[in-house]
This record gives sequence, structure tokens and C-alpha cells, in this order.
Amino acid sequence: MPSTDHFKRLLVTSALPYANGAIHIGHIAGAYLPADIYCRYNRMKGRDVLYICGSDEHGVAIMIKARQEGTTPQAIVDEIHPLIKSTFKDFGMSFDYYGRTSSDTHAQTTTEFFRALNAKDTFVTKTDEQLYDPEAGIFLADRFVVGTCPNCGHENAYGDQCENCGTSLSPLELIEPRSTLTDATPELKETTHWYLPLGDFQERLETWIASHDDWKHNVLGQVKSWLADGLRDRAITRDVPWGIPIPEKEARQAGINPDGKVFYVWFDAPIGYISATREWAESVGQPSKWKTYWQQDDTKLVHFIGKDNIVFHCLMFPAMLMAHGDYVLPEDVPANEFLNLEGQKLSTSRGWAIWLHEYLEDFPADLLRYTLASTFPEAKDSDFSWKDFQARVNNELADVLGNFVNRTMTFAHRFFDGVVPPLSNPGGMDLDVIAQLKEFPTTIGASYEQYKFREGVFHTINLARIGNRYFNDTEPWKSAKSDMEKCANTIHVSLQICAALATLMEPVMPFSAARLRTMLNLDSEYRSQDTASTQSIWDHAGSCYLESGHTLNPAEILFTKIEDEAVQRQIDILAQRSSDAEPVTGDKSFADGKDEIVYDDFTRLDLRVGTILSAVKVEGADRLMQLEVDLGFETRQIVSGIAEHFAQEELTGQQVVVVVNLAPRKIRGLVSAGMVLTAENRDGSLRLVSSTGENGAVVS
Ligand code: B3M
Ligand code: ZN
Repeated sequence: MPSTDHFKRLLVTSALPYANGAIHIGHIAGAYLPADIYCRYNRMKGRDVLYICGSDEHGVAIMIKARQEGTTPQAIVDEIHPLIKSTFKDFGMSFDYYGRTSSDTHAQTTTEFFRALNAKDTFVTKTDEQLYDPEAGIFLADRFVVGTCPNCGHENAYGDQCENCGTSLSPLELIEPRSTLTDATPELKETTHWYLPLGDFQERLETWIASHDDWKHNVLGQVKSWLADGLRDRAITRDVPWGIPIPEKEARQAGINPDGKVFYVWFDAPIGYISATREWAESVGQPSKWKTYWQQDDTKLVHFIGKDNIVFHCLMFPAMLMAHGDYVLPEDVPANEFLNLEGQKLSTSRGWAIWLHEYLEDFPADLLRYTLASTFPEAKDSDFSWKDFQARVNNELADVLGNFVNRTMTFAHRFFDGVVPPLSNPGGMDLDVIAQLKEFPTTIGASYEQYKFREGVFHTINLARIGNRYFNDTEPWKSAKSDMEKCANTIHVSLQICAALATLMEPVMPFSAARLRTMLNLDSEYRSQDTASTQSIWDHAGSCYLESGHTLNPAEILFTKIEDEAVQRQIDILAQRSSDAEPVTGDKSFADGKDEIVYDDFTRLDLRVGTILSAVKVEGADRLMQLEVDLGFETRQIVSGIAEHFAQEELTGQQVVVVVNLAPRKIRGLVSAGMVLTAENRDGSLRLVSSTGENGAVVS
């Protein structure tokens, strides 16, 4: 990865949150707080940083919410966009601009971007039959049609997924489909759409991805598996009434009826980064400045996202940028994994979430910023619990960082009239801690340069630990009685550590850093004795720049501990909310459906009928059964965690559905080449997903 100093400027984006609901801690731990820490750090390094985000206001989810609430999509986004924007602000998100994709600039930018690609014949058109509601006069997007699930008979399966058995469906598979808009029986109607032929970019994307082999493993793993499967055409238009209408002239030229057609939300949303940058440039009175960031090769573009957006930011949007030709490509896409809550998957529909605007009514932003940054899902999913939040605030922020600052400031006021005392004849311990301090900007900075925010936060709190240890070892409460010069040295050095912390903690805890700077009587630009220092604020932080004689402001408590009752109240709210949650559909107790996927995702599964020839319990493994399955074209060994649910004789001879293109893996030394599908009931009991048909028959 070329160092950021290799570039002239940094253009950072965070995924545009859908304006169909409030922001919760899962969003924050994924695409937002890491980016904010990264931007704040880079600004303190003196780099040119532009941090762009905005509300993603199109898409079916917003249309569904509007229908559920008997209002319009515009009314929904007009209510949610300001809530998201103000909540981010209160949480300390330092966007340079926060836009919205229902803006005119965005519609114009998207249409211009489309026309530039269309002029190069980038797109292909495809015609197929889709479900159409004759009464509403519109085509039915996945969630606008329900019917009987062909797999389990559930009567309210959606057009894209059955919430009951989780099977991914296409609307045409539903038995007795019904429009959720009018309850009418949908008709099949031909429709033509533009597609981005991603396969045409496969080679260029492979070469480009290969040049970024230093990207996070979780990102490269997903991208390489998509590339290995071969990239398929992706529709960039939809028959839905909410979105950016496609340009009529070009549509007719392509043989497409433009009525009721808009750009697919994942075509326009990434262009939202560009349109928001244009709006930023307008807002600072330099309307063409956006091109400097997007169209100059010495820009480092970094997209911060959650793992569910990797394919769009590493393949689809880069292909669009490649097709256009005038834009830089992302230098990095440090996607985070998911955050769970109290050991369970976050679920807005089940009320299992902590909403950021509600959190901010009860606690300061920095406490959550610190806790989340300490536990980011950087390489694998991680978990937030209220007890852990309380422990980190009380045992780390209050007892380590807050305590060190407080004892230092208290001694400075009590023994040195609130003025930085001189450093005279420093001893070994003084010099040793001064030497350690000098290294911290580089140590923490190195972590942030590599998006290792957990590590950077650990180093930051560790500096306060070193300060406490130094304070204890030099015993100023004793030297104050017998050796004022030694006492002065301890307080002088401890104040230098406090001043360094005020800078080094700023990316993670900007509000507390500002309060500490106020206590130290430092303004945000305070640099050093030689104000002509060319070093950045960040690099200068460890140089003991506080001058002896500098007057301090009164001390105050930096972090207040959290009482058990305050935490219990939050735990009770969460429990109450999730038990009150309306079931999305079907049974209350079934876990929330997984995130929406596209049809292409489903087609990558190879499901076959198979017959279990033998079943043997695996020695020493209660849950594992070693199966031999006849797939018609071959016999496979499959190790399955069903031994607690079925006796061996129950399994032999059963016809089941098998995922046959799952990468083989070793389980207890046995190679398992595939997966036998089972359905889990409310009580946790399993049933085989059985099927008739020949062994090897394709299930789809
Ligand atoms: N609106 C948010 C998500 O998928 C989606 C991101 C768009 S970034 C261009 O969670
Ligand atoms: Zn089903």
C-alpha cells in the first residue's frame, strides 16, 4: 500500500445510510466511526482530507416503509434524513459534507454519468417477463408480491425470500402470487432493462484487485470469490416508481419504454459520493473543486463500508468508474465485519438495536466512540454488551485516563499554583518516560494508517497507563514534602503526557480531547514553544511542547463512572423492545431474515437431490454425523452437525437436498464435501429438507 504521503489529498467516503430508519450502533461500528477516526487523524497529520457522506434516499425499502405508514417515499426521507444528519453531528462525525440522493444535483450527476457510459455503448439491454400489477399499473419489485412458498408452503412468502424457511425465491416461483399493493393477481409482462455487463470488466478488475493484495483479507476473500465465479450482467434500471427516472431519449433509442423506470438504487447511490462532493464544492464557493478530488491521480480515495457492500464498492462501482475513464479508483476499501448486540445479530425489525440518537440522550458520545473503537469488527464480527460498555468506561476511561489527568492537574494546582512547573535535573525515570512519550504519535499513527483502529486505541489508553505507572513510581505525594524539585519534575512530565493525550485521543474522543485541552489552556492549534515548528500537530504531540510557566485552567472530572442502575435500565429497554417487536411476518419466534441478496447470489448455489447411504456418529463429537450421500453423479462424504437430532437408522435411505458446490473442509480430520439442508423449528428441533426426484437432480 503506497503511504498516504505519496498522495496529494485524501478523499474519504462512508457508505450512504438508507434514509428509511435511524442510525444504530451497528452502522457506527461498520462504515462511520472508523472513517471518522481515520479522517481526524489525517487532518492532524496536516493532510488535505475531504470526508463525504449523505443519505441514500432511493431503494425499495423506503418505498415499503412509505406504504406501511401510508405516506410517500419523499415524506419518509424528508423526515429521516435530518434525523440521521443531526445524530451524526451530535456523535462527532466530522463530514466535510453530508448530502442526500434525492437532491437535484444528484439526479443531474447520475444522469450525466449514465450518459457518458451510454455514449460508449457500455450497457446491454435484456428483455424478460416480470410480475405486473394491472390495478396499480406498476411492475412488482420483490417485496411487493407475496404468495405461497414452493419450498415450505408458507402463504406469505415474499417475491425474493420466504421469511419462514429462509429460501431465496424469485417472484415467478411463488404459488398464487398476490400484489401487496392491491391484492390483485399479478400478470406476466415483458419489460426491458439496461444491464452493466460486468463480465466485460472482469480482466481489468482482476488486474486492479491484484494490485491491491494488501487490502483486508475479509474484503479480498469476498471479491476473489465473486471474480472466480465470473462476473454477470447487473441490471442498472428498475420498474419502480421511486428513484431517478431514466433519460427518455436514450431509453427509446435503446428500445426501452421509459415509463415507470428508474435507475437501480445501487447504480445511483455510489454516484452519490460524487454528487455530494459537487455540492460541497458549491458550498465552499469553488464549484469545480470536486474534480480535483475525483479526477486527479494523486488523490487517495478510501471507501469505508460494511461487509455487505463489498461487491458494490470493489466491483460494480469501480467498473462504472473504469467505464467512464475520468475518475480515480479506490485505493482502499477497509470494510468492517458486523457488530452483534448482547451476543445476537442486530435486528431493527425485532427491536434488537441501540439507536444512536437515543443513546445520546443518556450518555456522552465519547464513551461509545471509545468502546466501539476498542471492539471494532475489523477482521471478524464482534459484540457490544452494556456490561462491557460500563466496564470500559469505568475501568479504562475513568480509572486510567481520567484518573491520571485528575491527579496531575490536582497536584499542579495544589503545589504549583496551576502553572506548569520547571523540569530541572531530570532523573532516570523522568528521561525514560519522556523518551517513551516521543514514540507514541508514530506508534498510534502507524495503526491508524493501516486501519487498525482497535490497536491504535489500545496504544492511546496505554500511554495513560504509562503515565499512571510513572506517577506512582516517582511518588510526588512524598517528594512534595521533601524534594520540591523532584515533585516539580513529576508534574511537569505528567502534564506533558496529558498534553500529548489531548492530541492523540482526539480522533477517537474529540469531545473529551477538547475538554482536556481547555483544562491545559491549549487551543486546538497550540503547537509548541517554537510555533514555527513545521511538524504536524500529530507528530509534535510527543515532543513535550508545554512550556514551563504555562498557566493551566481549573481541573475537572473527565469521565464520570456509569452506575449499575443506568446499565440495567438499558438492558431492560432492550429486552422489552425485542419482546414487543411485531413479527415481520409468519411466526414470531423465527430469527430475522438475512440481508437481501440479488438473484445472482442465489444462482451461485448448486443444490442437488441426494440419498443418504450410511450415517455414522463421529467418535468423540456429540453433534457430528459422518454421512455417505449418493448424488447420482458421485457419492460424497459429508460431515453434518445433526447427530443430536437424528439416529443413524433414521437417516439411512432418506432423500435430502445437498449444497454440492460448497468448498470442501476438514472437520475433526474428516473431509466434508457439501452440506445437507435442514430446517430448524421454533423449539430448535431439526427436520431434513427432503425432496423426491433422482439423485443428482438440480434443485432451484
Ligand atoms: N445505502 C447502505 C447499506 O447497504 C447503502 C450504502 C450505499 S453506499 C453507496 O447498508
Ligand atoms: Zn418457505
